[in-house]
Amino acid sequence: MTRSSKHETYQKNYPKNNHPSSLILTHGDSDGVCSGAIAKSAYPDSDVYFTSPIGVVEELHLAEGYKNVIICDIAVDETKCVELFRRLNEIAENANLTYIDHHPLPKNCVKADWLHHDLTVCASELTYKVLEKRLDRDMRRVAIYGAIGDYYDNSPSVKEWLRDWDKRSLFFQAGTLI
Ligand SMILES: [Mn+2]
Repeated sequence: MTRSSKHETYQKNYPKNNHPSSLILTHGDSDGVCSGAIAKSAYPDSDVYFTSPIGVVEELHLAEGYKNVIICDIAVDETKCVELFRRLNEIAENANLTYIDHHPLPKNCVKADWLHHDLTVCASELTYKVLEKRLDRDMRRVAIYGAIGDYYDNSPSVKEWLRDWDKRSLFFQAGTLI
């Protein structure tokens, strides 16, 4: 299996027994960044890489050697989904794989044990809910920022969570992030 030279250099910086246990692959938009931050809070010992629906298949070689692999807010691309699911099933044989997404799924790729999918909420809200047991309740704030960035701030949970803070200041701060 080939590795990018960038990753090779990165790995060499870790003494062997200090290799992070988790890998997070997430999208580079505000919902993806917030999802990644939530996943990082749940798995502090993790490497984080930004990727895309097209790039993710290629980037999956990075998963080798990690105990936990978490992928957030990456739409399953119709032209890549069969290959993507084949690779993800291979990864799931050796690692705890968690794929969290909210984009429409192609017909051929709709079900897997490791897939957490909900069309009605943003990836940040879904990431918070899937990983909730490992998270501080205050990470809801980051989920709200992701929801605002992706225009999913009208979901029942986000509306409820918003009551814990001053709504205007959250929207202002989300605006400075986006
Ligand atoms: Mn999103």
